[in-house]
Amino acid sequence: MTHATRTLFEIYQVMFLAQAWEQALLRMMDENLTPALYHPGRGSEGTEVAATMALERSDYLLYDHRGVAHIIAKGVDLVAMFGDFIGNDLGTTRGMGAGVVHIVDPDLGVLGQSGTLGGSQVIAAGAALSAKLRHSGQVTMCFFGDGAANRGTFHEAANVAGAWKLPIVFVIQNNGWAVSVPVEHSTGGRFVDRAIGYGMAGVQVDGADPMAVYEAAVAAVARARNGEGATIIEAKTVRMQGHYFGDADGYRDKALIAEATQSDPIIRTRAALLEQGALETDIADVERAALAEVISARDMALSGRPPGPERIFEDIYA
Ligand SMILES: Cc1ncc(C[n+]2csc(CCOP(=O)(O)OP(=O)(O)O)c2C)c(N)n1
Ligand SMILES: [Mg+2]
Repeated sequence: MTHATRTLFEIYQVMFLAQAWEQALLRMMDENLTPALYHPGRGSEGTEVAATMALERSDYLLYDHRGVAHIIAKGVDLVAMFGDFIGNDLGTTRGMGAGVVHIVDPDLGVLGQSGTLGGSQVIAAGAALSAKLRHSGQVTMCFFGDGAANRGTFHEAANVAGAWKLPIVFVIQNNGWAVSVPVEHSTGGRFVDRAIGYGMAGVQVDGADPMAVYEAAVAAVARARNGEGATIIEAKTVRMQGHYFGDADGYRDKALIAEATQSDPIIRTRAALLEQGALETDIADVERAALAEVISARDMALSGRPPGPERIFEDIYA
């Protein structure tokens, strides 16, 4: 099945929904309604939403810890996502994962992330190999940051992806920082250039330009699905807030952050839509609808119940 072409308006709708969901989550953390462990995704939405929207429902997604926009773009239920953060029976893990969250939805191909950074890279290679051996036509997309790109697991996964022409797309979100370590300190060359060494295709995109990301992802997904092999997409993004919720972010130059914030994908996309002739009233309508959807999902999720002691042996296989 070929993928329908997404419009910038549709991508904006999901980006706005994702940031509205995140704002609601952060308010819940402020109110002690959920454990406060979260890495805000403001600045990453353009990459996460646009790349994920190039996937089919049955394709695999291994998301990263930066925000949730990719998970929302893959279609995971908003109530279930809140339920996972609260740790109640409405979550995708039905209450087994609050605090360190691992949202999963096998029906949507959402295989989780890896709390140990880099673990998802090799799991993604395994998922892609399984799809290849089963001739299922599924593509695997794996997100990670500039810091995680420097783990040994990346090189293992990239090697088999190139050697075996696995149907996989590695999306490196290069936001220039791994907590307080600038990418210039951790990395010599360009991430995109690694593709050559491993026998993959490589493309570098402006992560705040969702159409550029979308077009790169559609091409990479098509290559993967046609048996032509793996791709690295290096998206330049900005981390608009601290590393985690509560991080005072004192190690970054405030002037540079303010400048980087000019690359807010949501503000840029809204302006681009208006420039292309979209009506302010139509944009405001989808924003209002997104806010209402998020609030109703939050209220519903808060009515869930924590898992009882009878479930302590669930999911234990040894
Ligand atoms: C193996 C491992 N080392 C360290 C950590 C702690 N940690 C969590 S996020 C993070 C920074 C990751 O930076 P990057 O991959 O660039 O992603 P970003 O946070 O910038 O989105 C670190 C060091 C971890 N989770 N796993
Ligand atoms: Mg980073």
